Amino acid sequence: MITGKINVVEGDITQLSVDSIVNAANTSLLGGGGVDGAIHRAAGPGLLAECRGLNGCETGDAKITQGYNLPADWVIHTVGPVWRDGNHGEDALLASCYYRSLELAEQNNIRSIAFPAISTGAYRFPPERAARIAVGTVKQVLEGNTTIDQVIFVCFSQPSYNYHRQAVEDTITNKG
Ligand code: AR6
Repeated sequence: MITGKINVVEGDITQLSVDSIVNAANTSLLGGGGVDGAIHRAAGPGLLAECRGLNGCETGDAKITQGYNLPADWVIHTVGPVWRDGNHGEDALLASCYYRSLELAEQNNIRSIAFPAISTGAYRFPPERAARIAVGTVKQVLEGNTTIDQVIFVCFSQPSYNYHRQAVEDTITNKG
């Protein structure tokens, strides 16, 4: 049963005491607004210094750093697609963000991971569609042979929370 491994909460991801939090970054990995800005502010300058050595990140890929002043031990930085019209590989690139983040977590023996709603802010991905992709991808990974035992979707608004709850209900709770 993977139901017990997935949680949806409304809140600020920078406050979470989990092994790892995911950052919705841009390809430079050098900070920005939204959740990226909040994570860098809370983590302190050590995070930016480490990010400078990573040489950026491709859309759909992920890279890992320490968490510095955050309660989380690790930050997994991923770059979501900018939404255009849905015909430019956006869905697959968004799924890849979740998949690669989970893969990096496994490689680092991370057991708990918290995700923001990647691409649904500045990058304008439709939030309900994004929530279904997020939950579907996490489900696939958790059903496989994985060391990850807790995935938390951290939503920054009530509608986002509702989309994720609904996606979990439709994709997991009612379908096993
Ligand atoms: N905790 C959890 N979720 C948050 C927080 C927070 N503290 N702050 C915002 N969100 P966005 P993107 C939500 O714009 O769309 C940055 O400038 C927010 O409400 O942060 O992937 C990067 O540098 C939304 O639901 O990321 C890139 O340039 C979600 O996080 C660009 O924005 C994602 O919104 C990436 O855009």
